[in-house]
Amino acid sequence: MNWFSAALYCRNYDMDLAVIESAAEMNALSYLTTNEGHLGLYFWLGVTDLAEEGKFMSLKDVRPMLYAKWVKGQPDDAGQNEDCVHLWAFDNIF
Ligand SMILES: [Ca+2]
Ligand SMILES: [Ca+2]
Repeated sequence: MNWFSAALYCRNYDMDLAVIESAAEMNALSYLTTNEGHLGLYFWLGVTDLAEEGKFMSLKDVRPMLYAKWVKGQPDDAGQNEDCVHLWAFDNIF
């Protein structure tokens, strides 16, 4: 599902897309998703720069993104049309 649908899906369960706020949270999530065999999957995060290009904000509380572990070359706003952040595995680590 797309990012908006994923955010709505979470809201329907009174939850939100995850926002990673530290290296410790990133590592914990990476460990969990890897151990559960999700290496080939993508996970939407609750962060976007839809409001202002290049300024990534939390969808839930509209605070600036506190932690980012971008893959080299990202974020690149591919096609000037890429605004929603996702988690994915690179070199077998998320
Ligand atoms: Ca990109
Ligand atoms: Ca963007």
